[in-house]
Amino acid sequence: MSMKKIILSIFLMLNTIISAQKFLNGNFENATENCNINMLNERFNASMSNCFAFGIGDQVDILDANCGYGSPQDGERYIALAVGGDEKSNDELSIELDAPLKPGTEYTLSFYFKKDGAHETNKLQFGYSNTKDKFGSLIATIKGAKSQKWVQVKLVFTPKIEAQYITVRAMPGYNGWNQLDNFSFLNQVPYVDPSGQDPR
Ligand SMILES: [Ca+2]
Ligand SMILES: [Ca+2]
Repeated sequence: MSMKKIILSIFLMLNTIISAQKFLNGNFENATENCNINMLNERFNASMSNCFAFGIGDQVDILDANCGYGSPQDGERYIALAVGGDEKSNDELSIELDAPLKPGTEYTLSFYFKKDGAHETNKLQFGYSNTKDKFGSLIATIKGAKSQKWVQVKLVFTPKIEAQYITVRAMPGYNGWNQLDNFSFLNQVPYVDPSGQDPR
């Protein structure tokens, strides 16, 4: 490999690493309250930095190890989203990134979820949005957590627009509750063309 190609490869690798977006508070650690069940959106938003609850359910929870629902997957806090007893009113949340997602770039979203033994779980939808109070474009619909232990989920997607927020919502249909923690983007593997011909 020529020096020029080596330098190009290093540049592409650095560019990929530098351009990877980060969640500003995807681990839900930067908050002023602990163990607070069924918070009004206004109160949750005042407590939890860089997150914005906007669902009509109006009852997102901040949980910790002393709450009686188990330990966080990481750090000291996690959150939970529900659909209320009317089977319609759901929790929705946007989580802010440090920079907008780039259209046409592939991302792998990672997070962990689990269920409580006494509650069913709802299907969950994930999206990307350029406004904090709108769900935006759908990434995936997945089944609710089945395990009472934390399970990692990875969702691969390519946004079509610049988006500053990842969004999550519990899908209406019946009463249920999912616990969530530690949202991140997994490191993208730098593309290095073995032939040295592809300059992307
Ligand atoms: Ca956490
Ligand atoms: Ca709740």
